[in-house]
Amino acid sequence: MRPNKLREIWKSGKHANNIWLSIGNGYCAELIAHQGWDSVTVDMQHAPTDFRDALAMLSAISTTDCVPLVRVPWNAPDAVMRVLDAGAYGVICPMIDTAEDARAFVSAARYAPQGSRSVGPNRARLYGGDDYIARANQTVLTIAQIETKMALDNVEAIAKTPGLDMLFIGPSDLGLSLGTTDGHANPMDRDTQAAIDTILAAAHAAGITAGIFGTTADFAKAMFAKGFDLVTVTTDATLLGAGRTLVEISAS
Ligand code: 3PY
Ligand code: MG
Repeated sequence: MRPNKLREIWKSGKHANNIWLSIGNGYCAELIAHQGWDSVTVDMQHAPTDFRDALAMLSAISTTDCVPLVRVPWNAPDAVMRVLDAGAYGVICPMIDTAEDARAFVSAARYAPQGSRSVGPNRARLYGGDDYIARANQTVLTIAQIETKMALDNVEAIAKTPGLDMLFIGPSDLGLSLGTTDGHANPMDRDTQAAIDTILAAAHAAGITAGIFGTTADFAKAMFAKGFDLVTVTTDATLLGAGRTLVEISAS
């Protein structure tokens, strides 16, 4: 089976970068994947990306060695199984609040005996290889988003979930839930940072990786410096938004 490059990067002691795809288009995904990122995330929670869009994006990304992750809309087993069958090499699940949520998520992503994933890896076998079913449990990544006060309160139990690979912080929801920000994507205030530190420490204490979303280079640098294993540096829409600066400097 095609190895998961993210696992190899972490095994060699390095961190990995990620970019978020929120435009929902195959050509855009291909352009971004060719830029040299370690991994990309196809967002199906907040982006206007339906399953057919995601499939086209995954095909486009696989013209490169960029690792394709997909964020599903919610913790629903059918959503998790479908994106894995379409060739996602990792699933990010939003709003994991309890160890029970985490167990249900991991079960949907793992074949028996570890979980309850149903067999039908149509495009996944093309992307991963003929031995996909035998090796998928050790290869694809299960990534739980920690982004509420309840999740923070339960973070140590969530981190110990068997088969879970990463705690991934959603800073906007986390700050809003804690009442420390108004939903800021790159929060540097003391209280949100303290929560971020707690989640990072819980992941590493449990022997799993830690990731975080952000949209600016400065935030990403600060998060890599803390020791995060995966940082979403920016999004396709943010990159496109840079056009605004060009208008400003060239305005008559
Ligand atoms: C958040 O910041 O809440 C996220 O889910 C990142 O996309
Ligand atoms: Mg969120």
